[in-house]
Amino acid sequence: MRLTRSFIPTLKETPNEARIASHRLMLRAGLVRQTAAGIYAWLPAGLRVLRNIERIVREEQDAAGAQELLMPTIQAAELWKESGRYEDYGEEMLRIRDRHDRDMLYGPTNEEMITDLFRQSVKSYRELPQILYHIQWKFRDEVRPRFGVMRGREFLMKDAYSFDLDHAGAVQSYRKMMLAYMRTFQRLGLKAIPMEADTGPIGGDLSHEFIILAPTGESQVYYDAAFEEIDYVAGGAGGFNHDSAADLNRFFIEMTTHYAATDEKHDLAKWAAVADPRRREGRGIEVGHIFYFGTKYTKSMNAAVAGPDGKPVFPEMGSYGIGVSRLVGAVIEASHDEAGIIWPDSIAPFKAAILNLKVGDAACDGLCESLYGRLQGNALYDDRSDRAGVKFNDADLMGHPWQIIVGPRGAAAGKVELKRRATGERSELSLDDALAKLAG
Ligand code: 5CA
Repeated sequence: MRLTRSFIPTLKETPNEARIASHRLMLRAGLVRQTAAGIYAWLPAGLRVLRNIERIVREEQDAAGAQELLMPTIQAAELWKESGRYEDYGEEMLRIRDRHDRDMLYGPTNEEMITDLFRQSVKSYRELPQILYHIQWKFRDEVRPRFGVMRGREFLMKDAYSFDLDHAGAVQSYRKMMLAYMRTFQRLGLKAIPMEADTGPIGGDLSHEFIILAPTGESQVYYDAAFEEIDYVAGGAGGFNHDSAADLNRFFIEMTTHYAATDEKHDLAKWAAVADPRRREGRGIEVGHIFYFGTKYTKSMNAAVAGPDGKPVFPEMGSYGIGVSRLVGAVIEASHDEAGIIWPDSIAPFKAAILNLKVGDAACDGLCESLYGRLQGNALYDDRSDRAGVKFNDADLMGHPWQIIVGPRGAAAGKVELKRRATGERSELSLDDALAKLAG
């Protein structure tokens, strides 16, 4: 994209309403704009990040054997009356009435709807297990929407739902999803730690939240550094395979033996047993949450299947959420400096910015055009006639992993300067070498 033709409205000033780094930087870098309290429009650069996160989330869900579908945002109240949650959910639920006076709602989550879809079609234990997911907008009328997309009212969630014949199967699905989560967060450049959690309005008796450290987190958390040393993505021996029960077992033991707890569940005696240099503590942001709740919905909504002996069985369920839009803010909280965002390569809106320091200079223009063509949509070309300082500041603010700086002296010799945003490291290279380094 050429910056002169793009809709990336960066701001020099820090907007007053933004109290945390990610919110400030998302507004300043032109990623989002608020359209109503807790409701945001995603501008082109922000949408590219959101889509990149979605892609990684989707790849890992698919790899774990979950199947994607897409349920609507608007739901009929009847389903929620069946499960008993219509009254329980309270003021967080946005209730709507249609022209025929039917009670509808904007979905805050989808346990009821997926259970309804399941019971319409699945009649036999032979069709189990199933894990279904979608990536869809949710609405929760939070009392205090704040911190930008981190606690919005409308937000994008990946929510998956598992159906198994029995408890053992459900535990297997739970572990599979947990592994998919650790892989997802690692690929997003985050160190997320699973911590035992309360189940709240979703229900059930087994639950983990996935928390990353950031100074602006909403709760105090404590964990053993052992979690940070595990490579969840690596294959081969020592790696974890979703389809191996032994691997899932070994993985779950790893996840539950090292110490990790939020404030509410913190155990001073156990914490004291963690060696001092291995202790990590700080504020935490919840980026995902998984639940096992057995037959809570299949029973209340009468979603039985025929079991192996022909008798009806209520499948055991779990649900698994990732805050896709919250992750954009969470990644920025975990990865920024005073100058701006530092995007991990995996989700950056553009891999590189091309900074033309002298627009109108034939050598600079020629080199930049050639780079821009060869980077095929992965670069943002700063072709504005602004001062170099303005371009450097904007590129640092927007956080592209690489900056390719093209000045008249270097360009005359066929050279560009390549800067790595994360380290500040710079090198002077030929165009081909710069592109090779970017590709590597
Ligand atoms: N049905 C379950 C799992 S599918 C569920 O709704 N879980 S949840 O309530 O914990 O939400 C899942 C994830 O959505 C959270 O971990 C969080 O990352 C994200 N999330 C929840 N509320 C908000 C919000 N108001 N703004 C942004 N993200 C949110």
